[in-house]
Amino acid sequence: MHNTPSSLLLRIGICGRTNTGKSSLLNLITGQKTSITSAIPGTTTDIVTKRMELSPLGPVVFLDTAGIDDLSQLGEERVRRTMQRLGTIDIALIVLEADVWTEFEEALVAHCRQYAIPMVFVVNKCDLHTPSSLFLDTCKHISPHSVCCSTQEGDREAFMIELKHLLIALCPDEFLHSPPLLGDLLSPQQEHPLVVCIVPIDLGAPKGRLILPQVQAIRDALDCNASVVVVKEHQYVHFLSNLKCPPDLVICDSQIVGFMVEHTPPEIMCTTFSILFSRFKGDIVQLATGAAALTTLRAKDSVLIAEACTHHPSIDDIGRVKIPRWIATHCNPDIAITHCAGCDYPDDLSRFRLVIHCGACTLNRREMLWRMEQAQQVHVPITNYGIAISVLHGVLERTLSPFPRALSAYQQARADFSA
Ligand SMILES: Nc1nc2c(ncn2[C@@H]2O[C@H](COP(=O)(O)OP(=O)(O)OP(=O)(O)O)[C@@H](O)[C@H]2O)c(=O)[nH]1
Ligand SMILES: [Mg+2]
Repeated sequence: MHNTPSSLLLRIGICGRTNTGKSSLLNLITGQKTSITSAIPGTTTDIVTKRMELSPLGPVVFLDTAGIDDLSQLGEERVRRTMQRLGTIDIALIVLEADVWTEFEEALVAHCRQYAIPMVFVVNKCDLHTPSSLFLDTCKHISPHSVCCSTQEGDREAFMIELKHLLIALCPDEFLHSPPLLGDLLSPQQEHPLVVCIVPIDLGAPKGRLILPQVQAIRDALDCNASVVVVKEHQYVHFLSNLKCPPDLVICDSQIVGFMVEHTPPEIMCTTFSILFSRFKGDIVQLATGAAALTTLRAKDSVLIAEACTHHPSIDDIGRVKIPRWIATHCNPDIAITHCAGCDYPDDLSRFRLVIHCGACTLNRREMLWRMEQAQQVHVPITNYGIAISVLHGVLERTLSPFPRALSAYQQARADFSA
């Protein structure tokens, strides 16, 4: 987090009148006494910044500002500085007291509108005063995003869940930009990189085309000036043995991951399309950590297999047939499997021991991160098809080796489970 240049951090400003509880809010969010608070208005004078890792958004920075209603001579300068800094934020948390709306709130709203900064109203001190529905409706009219809280007596966990939901929804797109699909795995020193894709054309393959993750991987490799060869698994060994130089990267469909690992010399980097997507659409470290739960499944445990798109399952469907079969063979034959597809992703995941999500090629990153967050909120491990299939075939250490952070998170999680 500390290595991230500050220009790349999501900047969240906490603003409002003096004494509304801005600093107390920052302390609630960080779970620490980050900012000094007191009953005396004007406690915060200089802006307090606090960096924080806010999963699944990544590193963010909060700015606790001075109250904008400080009309003393020094106060004027503070207000000027606060307003200046508020022009640089990505999201504003405007802290209000229930049923109090003044010219200062008006000024903040006008400022946010001027700079097109999304606003969240945080109605604080609800332990002292419950906001009227008229007040809440008025707030909603200005910005649909508001949350009621008490920084003193509120439930931090519940508040953080609500806040994260709002931040994911309001966060500008560039902060959710996907990491590269595969380009960074190819060495910049290699002038003519070669990527080999092993694509089984079986009954499950759609007629007349490749599937989206394969197409995107090929396109990304071409964008990185790599040559790409696509082979069926039957041609792979012959093709590899005839190459003058080894390929820089081999990618296969997860279903044949055991075959790829068996026939690819250890010095050649190899992974699966779905593992590439676990990083591209989600958080590969969290998904790798979640996969460790597969090694601890016991009879009667419930596992959710979640698909992003609705499709008619084939007789050997990966999510409906193959993964359940591999779980029964390699984990326990008595695991209760539930499936969901499309927007049927359950709101409450707490009854599951593990969620195995598809590669999410039809979801945007925001949606996938939110699904992961829903699992994390109830402490349910989540992984994706590619990582799970590699675990079930005993080859994850190989296919995750291009991503050392994810690999060590997986190994750590396994060690934690067995401790
Ligand atoms: N009862 C109650 N008191 C609160 C709450 N939040 C903050 N306070 C109190 O309100 C006072 C002001 O809190 P601060 O967090 O210092 O407020 P601030 O907005 O940062 O104030 P300035 O820095 O002066 O602008 C303190 O006495 C807090 O203990 C709350 O949710 N409930
Ligand atoms: Mg303060």
